[in-house]
Amino acid sequence: MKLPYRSMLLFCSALLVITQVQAAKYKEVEGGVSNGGSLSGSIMFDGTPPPAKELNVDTDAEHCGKQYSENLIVGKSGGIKNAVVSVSGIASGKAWQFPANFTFDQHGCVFKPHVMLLKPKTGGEVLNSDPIGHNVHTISKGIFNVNKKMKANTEMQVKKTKLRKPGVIRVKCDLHSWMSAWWYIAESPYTALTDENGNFSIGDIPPGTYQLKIWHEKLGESEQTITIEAGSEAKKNVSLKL
Ligand SMILES: [Cu+2]
Repeated sequence: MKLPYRSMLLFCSALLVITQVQAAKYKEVEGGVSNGGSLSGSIMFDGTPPPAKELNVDTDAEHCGKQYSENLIVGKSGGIKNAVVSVSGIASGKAWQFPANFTFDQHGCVFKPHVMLLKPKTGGEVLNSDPIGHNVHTISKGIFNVNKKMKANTEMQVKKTKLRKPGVIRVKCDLHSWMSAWWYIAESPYTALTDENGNFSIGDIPPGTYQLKIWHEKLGESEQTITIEAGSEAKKNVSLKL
């Protein structure tokens, strides 16, 4: 009895892996999406936003100065910056119009940008523009985990084969506890990062009903159902609270 059960377990595991790999593969439709709809809106903070927290600068203070948390940035209009909005479950559609390469800097003891939205298989360079050393330490569930010291004014290349799966990568510096950033690898080009007013816009969406997913480093993940009609311009504002 033992063998068939184990075989079945192995088969199911293999199937699960195959399904996950397939789900990650997005296909660009030749000629683009002809009858797509668009979705735009704002991710808003519900309530009075707390002031940016001053962080404990306990190392290299003479160079790093005062530092404030960037884990919740709310604009004057109440919009939340750096939320990732995605229309999920679209297997094929428009071409990716994401940058081919990225530049991620360590400048003034801050990672820049704080949240970086990428398509899978994007390569780029990590810079240290500071006159002091830093440490790039990435933490992810099997995407790209690196822990590398970077001396003053140096750079490190990240090959595009390293960032091949969608998901979230946290970046920290082990020398400066306050330094924090996120790399978000999108599942499809139907993904956007909100601007300083919390606005986003996603175009050429094939008509259909989807889950609209929102990720924010501090406010977590949420989702809701949206319907996109052919040739229409849908609006959606979403409020998030602490
Ligand atoms: Cu550092």
